[in-house]
Amino acid sequence: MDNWLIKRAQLTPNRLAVQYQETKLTFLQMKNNVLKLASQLAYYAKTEERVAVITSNNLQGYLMILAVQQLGKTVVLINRRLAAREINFQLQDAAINLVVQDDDFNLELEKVQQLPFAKIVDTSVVNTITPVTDFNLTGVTSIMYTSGTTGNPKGVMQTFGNHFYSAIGSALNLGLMPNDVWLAVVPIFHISGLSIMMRSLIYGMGVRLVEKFDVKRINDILLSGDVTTISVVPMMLTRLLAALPVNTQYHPNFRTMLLGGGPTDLMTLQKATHSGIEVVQSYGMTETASQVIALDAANAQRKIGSAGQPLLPVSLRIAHPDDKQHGRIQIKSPTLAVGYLNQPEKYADSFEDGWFDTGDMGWIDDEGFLYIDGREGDMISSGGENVFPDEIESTYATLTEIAQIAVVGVPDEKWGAVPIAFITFKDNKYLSQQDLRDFGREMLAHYKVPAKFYQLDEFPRTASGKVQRHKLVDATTYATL
Ligand code: S0N
Ligand code: AMP
Ligand code: MG
Ligand code: MG
Repeated sequence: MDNWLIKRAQLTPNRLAVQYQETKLTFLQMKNNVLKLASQLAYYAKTEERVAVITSNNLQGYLMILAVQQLGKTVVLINRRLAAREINFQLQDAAINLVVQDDDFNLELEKVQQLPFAKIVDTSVVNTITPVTDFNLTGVTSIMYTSGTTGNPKGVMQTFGNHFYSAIGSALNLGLMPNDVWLAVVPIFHISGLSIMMRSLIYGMGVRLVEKFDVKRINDILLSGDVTTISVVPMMLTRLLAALPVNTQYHPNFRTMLLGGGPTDLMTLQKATHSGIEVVQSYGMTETASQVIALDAANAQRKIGSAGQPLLPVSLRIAHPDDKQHGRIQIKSPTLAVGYLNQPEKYADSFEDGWFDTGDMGWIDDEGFLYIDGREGDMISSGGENVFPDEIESTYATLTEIAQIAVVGVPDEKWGAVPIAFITFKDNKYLSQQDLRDFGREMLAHYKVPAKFYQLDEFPRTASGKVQRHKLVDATTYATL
């Protein structure tokens, strides 16, 4: 396929491509800016096959991701909230030499050159680069890391074809209007955000890029009529609703709120309905290059609580159903990533008879609508970020004072759920809440650090000696903090 950015600058040069704060760029302007940036970046990234980008949702990072793409290199997107140790793992796994980063990103990373955006923008270049002519549908253009119940995070390799079919599947469900502008407050380092950027290039659609999830500000934008669509995780919807004045409705231009990334409670969905907000529930993951299952407007009310039906390019089945037809959610789709970087066996293991096993559980009603039961294992969804107890436990288990640790999720008003920890110390050893917290904040993204640490004399166990995790939550009543 022709290079999407170049093609867009020809087809719809004067349409809005991106707005960030007061800056608005048309597709032609964005192309010129991105190509200039690509020329500057090329001065540093000569032989690199991959470049890592560390950015929050700001214009410089947005253009930088596109610049890497124009050079025909793969962009490795790093979650800005991770700890240095976590980022170092990903950079080494992806064999990264060069990291381009937000000017205010201040972690020092190992064995890589770190270039702030400002330094690249200040580089004077004599030769402009020639952008790649084609976006090869089978070529890997983005890598983002996803964690699992056990083991290290895996680099998910997404191709241009993945993004293309994802964008088409979404448009065939949500529709596409010439005046569409999609508000991106979900991070562009996650597929929730990157997929908005790719849809923009494919559709010729404007993006309103917002850096901070400031509830009042997001509500103001939705009330203004400046945007037609927004992607949110459940906690964002809950907070937007709570801050929306009574009897206030979003602007009629605003037509779709795409909700995904984690479980939503029915009450929030009903509240949204009462506020006249058209919420489109969806289900997807990094490996599926965003939503693969979604509700449609016509069924949003009738099937409230369902994640919807498979999008046109997607096939869905429930494998290994129990007698109530609940089983494993499996997918076939041209949006399925082509692999985990360096771990082909691990990716192959995720397939059963050619179907990708998502690791999530659910059931399909007699009209073909999917309902999600949850994920196997103990994953916690905190504000749309996945948190895996095993990772937190193994990090803390390296402390010599700790005999045993178990982490579970508990409901949280602000984040939906947060991890809490239960600890037994070795004889005569002790660490304070502060020590434990400080250690976690050094080693882990802050959202993974247990909100509380409960000290136990003993763990509740089965007769065979296995820790009874479900009994731990009750232990908050008698354990000491
Ligand atoms: C909710 C967000 C925006 C909160 O961030 P905020 O308010 O900007 O916080 P900060 O200023 O950065 O930090 C303030 C303090 O809060 C802590 N903190 C931040 N985030 C969390 C969190 N999630 N849980 C707990 N604590 C958090 C910080 O650590 C800080 O504290 P201190 O100072 O102590 O460090 C942010 O969390 C966010 O962006 N969440 C959403 C992430 C997301 O997009 N997840 C989805 C991933 N899944 C997918 O992409 C697949 C599904 C998908 O594609 C999709 C999803 C949704 C909608 C559409 C789609 C689609 O299919 O297109
Ligand atoms: P990620 O690994 O960040 O790509 O997140 C994908 C995971 O988020 C999925 O495997 C699910 O466990 C969860 N998820 C996404 N959408 C939904 C949804 N609608 N309901 C429940 N869980 C969801
Ligand atoms: Mg995952
Ligand atoms: Mg921040």
